[in-house]
Amino acid sequence: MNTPAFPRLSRRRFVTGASAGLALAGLGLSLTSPKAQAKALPPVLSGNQFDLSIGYLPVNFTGADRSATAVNGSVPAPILRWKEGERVTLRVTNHLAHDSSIHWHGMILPSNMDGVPGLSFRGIAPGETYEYQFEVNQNGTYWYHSHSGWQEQTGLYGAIVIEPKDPDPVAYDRDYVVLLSDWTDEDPGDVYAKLKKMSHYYNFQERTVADLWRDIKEKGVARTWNERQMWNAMRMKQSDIADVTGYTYTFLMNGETPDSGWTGVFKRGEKVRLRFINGAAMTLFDIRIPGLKMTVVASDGQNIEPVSVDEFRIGVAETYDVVVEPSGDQAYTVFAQSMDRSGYARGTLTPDPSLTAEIPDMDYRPLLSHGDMGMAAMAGMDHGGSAAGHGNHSQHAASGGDHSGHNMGGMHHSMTGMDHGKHSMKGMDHRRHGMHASSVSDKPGPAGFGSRAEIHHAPSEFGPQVDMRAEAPQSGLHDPGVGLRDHAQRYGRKVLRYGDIRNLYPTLDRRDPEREIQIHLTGNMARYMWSLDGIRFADAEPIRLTYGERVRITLVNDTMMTHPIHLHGLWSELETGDPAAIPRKHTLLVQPGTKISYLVTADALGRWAYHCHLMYHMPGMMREVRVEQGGRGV
Ligand SMILES: [Cu+2]
Repeated sequence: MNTPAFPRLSRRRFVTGASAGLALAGLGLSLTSPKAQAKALPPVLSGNQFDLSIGYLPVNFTGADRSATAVNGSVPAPILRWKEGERVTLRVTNHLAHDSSIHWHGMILPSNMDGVPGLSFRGIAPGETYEYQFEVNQNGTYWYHSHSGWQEQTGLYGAIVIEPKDPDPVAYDRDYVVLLSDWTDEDPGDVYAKLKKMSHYYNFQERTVADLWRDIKEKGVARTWNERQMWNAMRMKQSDIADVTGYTYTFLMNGETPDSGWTGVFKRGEKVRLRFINGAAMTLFDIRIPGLKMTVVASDGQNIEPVSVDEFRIGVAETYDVVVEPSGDQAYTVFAQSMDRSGYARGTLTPDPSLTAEIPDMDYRPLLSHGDMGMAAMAGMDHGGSAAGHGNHSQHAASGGDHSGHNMGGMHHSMTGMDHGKHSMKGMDHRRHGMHASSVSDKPGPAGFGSRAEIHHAPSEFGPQVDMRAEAPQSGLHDPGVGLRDHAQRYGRKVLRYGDIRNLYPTLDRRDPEREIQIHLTGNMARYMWSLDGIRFADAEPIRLTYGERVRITLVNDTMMTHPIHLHGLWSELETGDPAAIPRKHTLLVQPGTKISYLVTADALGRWAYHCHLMYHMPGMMREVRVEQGGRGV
């Protein structure tokens, strides 16, 4: 199915005019030659001393000139190659007009090197340089990104590849970073404002005539018409799979749009290791390479027992390494469709740059099942008076749906009789619930098997800030997730599930947890309010861990969104049923209406961020985790 490629011009064009040059000069950033910037891959920097310069970069991904946030003039930021056992020094200079920062995602390091303004350090002010220095005591695929403002949305993300000190258990002849991201021409602040005003803004079918006129004004008749046609043709009925969609996003693979595509070349007979990184702000991707089995060999940088799959979902901030063995003189499409099927990123693996492969159609658009929506168990449901809230959840007759035997059980919509308009959040005293919002139990079950604790909804979960609660959440371990559940039957694809993952090496800390903390992912979708246990970050007390303790965290997802939850500084050891080989992750997807448990050894003192990695959820759905000597409490 290979066709010779027509010569394609990259849609990335770079402004080289005097005005752009002057603007950059004013910020202390010189413009390198456009040719150098237009390279297909970000540059690779290796060694143990790095000078990274954060600045603006003129880009054009869609036909419109925009300004991105770049490192050393590159979006994505340069690939950093480190060696396990070395000490790295990274001098990061901020040439932006605003504070900036870099967080080394998944790295185990001292808390003042973690790069989170307000917790690790003060951030990097305009014109300042911050010197990061730490030992690299791990290996594998990681990434780095800004933890300031919306800079992660505007381009400040890059790959980290760490060569192991010992022989690599994974055999491969060549490796490529495959960094996925989502680009919008809009100002991310405007995206957030629109979501706050109208959570369904980017879901077309929810939109109004007024929106149509605004679109025509902003984009012209032709583009508006085409977009509407596309969305109508795809019959997008359900709206809650993703908050921000292909309506505004262009999905990128190694910084290339779907039009141009990324290209990776291999030689016949080679084993190719692909290091997938999801550096998107808001987009979960489902990845497959038609015609090739993928052997998943690492998750979040950690080696796992190889699993052969046809498809896998990568949550925002997760990384997966896969090995493929392409044969013959054939090209293959690396296809990464967004979870809501509103678009895709793509690349080509080919023995010959003149060959391309067919681009597959996107799969049917997943619809949230009644289970995901909390409508499975009719008992305990009360929709009375909910008209004001949550959009049209009445027509979920999921054609092409995704029900296959999944009854998530009893979410409770708490909108009954509530007049949201009259409840000002300012009037609410969240601190009343203070430190005791999370439920803590002292006799948790043994390590490796997850939680046996009862589901407990804290008093802080009751109020206009929370629009539903899962009453009987099921384990998310063996469910491939919304939109993937029937891919086995429908397409004959083996899809990776968390339950398939076993660590390649024995579990280091074999202790059972001393206690369990149950934390609920909560929100009010209609008002675009996100929180943990019903309490937003600004009003929350830290979660306190005692240095050295082993604790289980159970996350219960009381919302309809799939949230990637990231704990900084400490491993999240996912309990998949085998205490001897517990996989270590830094970011975990929690599916709608489900629960998931992991163990944490509090072996790093300090203040650590703990949050949903969907960028527009993060302001609310976040906590400080404080690891302290001595006394404990939550
Ligand atoms: Cu989230």
